Amino acid sequence: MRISSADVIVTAPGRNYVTLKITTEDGVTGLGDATLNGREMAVVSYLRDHVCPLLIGRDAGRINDIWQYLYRGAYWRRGPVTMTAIAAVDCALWDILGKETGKPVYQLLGGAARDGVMIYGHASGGNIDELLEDVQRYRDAGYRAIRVQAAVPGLDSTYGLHHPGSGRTYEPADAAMPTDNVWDTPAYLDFAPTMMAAVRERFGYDFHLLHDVHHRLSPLEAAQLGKSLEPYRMFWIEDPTPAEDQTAFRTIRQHTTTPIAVGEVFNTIWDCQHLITERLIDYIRTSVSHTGGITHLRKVFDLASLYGVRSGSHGAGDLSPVSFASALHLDMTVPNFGIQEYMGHLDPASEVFRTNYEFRDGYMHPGDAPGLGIEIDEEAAAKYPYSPKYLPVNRLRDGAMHDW
Ligand code: EZ4
Ligand code: CO
Repeated sequence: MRISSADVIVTAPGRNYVTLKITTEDGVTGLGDATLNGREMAVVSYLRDHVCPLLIGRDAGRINDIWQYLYRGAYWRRGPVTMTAIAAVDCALWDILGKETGKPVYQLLGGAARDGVMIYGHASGGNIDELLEDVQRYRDAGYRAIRVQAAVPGLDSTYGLHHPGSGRTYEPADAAMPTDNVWDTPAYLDFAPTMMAAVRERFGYDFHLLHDVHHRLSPLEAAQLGKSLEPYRMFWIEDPTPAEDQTAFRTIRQHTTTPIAVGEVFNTIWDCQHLITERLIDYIRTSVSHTGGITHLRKVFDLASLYGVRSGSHGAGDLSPVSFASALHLDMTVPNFGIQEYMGHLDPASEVFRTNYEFRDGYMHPGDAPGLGIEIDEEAAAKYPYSPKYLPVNRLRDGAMHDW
């Protein structure tokens, strides 16, 4: 089955998404998500100008060879743009293999290791009362795991909150130029344990409680946070420090038993090699669409399994339904699966992307349609044109740039 075309579809049903569609000579199509939030057109160019032309005429079944060809063959390695583009190709080829053989991708990966994929939802609030109402909503919907975020008192904005009262999914890429946020670490460190105490006091301990720190602390501050949250038995704290410094996690580890999850900005196994082999983290959160696809993420999870580190893949709304479906197929098969993030997608996305995954009783199932079980409606996609949208940037009170 030779590849006859590779096309990039850019659409913005609720937010910008980039999708790669590979077609074979027999007319079988496969989809891969190529969305890189706030840098979408860089991946579009990388694919259209430098990857798609290389795919034409290749055997679509040689997934491993094509992966190596695009990774080693580029000479320039790693990086979010490159690895998102490779991921899109990889997922699209798995989709094609599934459709050709009539099997869902999770079967091709060796079959299910579990009945369903535990997901966590995102509860948030402008204050603790609003947060508690939102947690109730997720409890009522049957979620077994909930991430909680609330506005830090005294700050005009806090990451991770969906628009109050609108019922909309959280969407941080909110403006044509990056919004300026202001951050105050002491205010946050004071507030975080109060928030967790309120949640556990109201709802008890029979569900998993998660929290995202979003790269904002120093190692010692993160250690303090972890310690202060120990009584609330967190499932994890996520991205406590900017994670390009892998050795920073040793400090956090030495001081707290609160589990640590990292990886949404990583794009290869090399970014987490020491975190995993030195057992500095508990969950690796790399995503299928930013880490070279199913083929590469499977290697990351296999390495992690040797060191007792579990998976916890990123699943924000800026990863398209194609990415989420790909993640679910892999999640079904990895022995060391931990949890899968699920933020959901804004309403118009369901007009463009037809999905097969199903939520039941706290678990998501990818469905048994051949391939990834996902289709794109290109006519609907054309109704939602791209416009530039950026994530916010973050400054300290003195105006200095900080990590967002
Ligand atoms: O800010 O996906 O855990 N989820 C997150 C996300 C990220 C966005 C960045 O594009 O931290 O909301
Ligand atoms: Co995060």
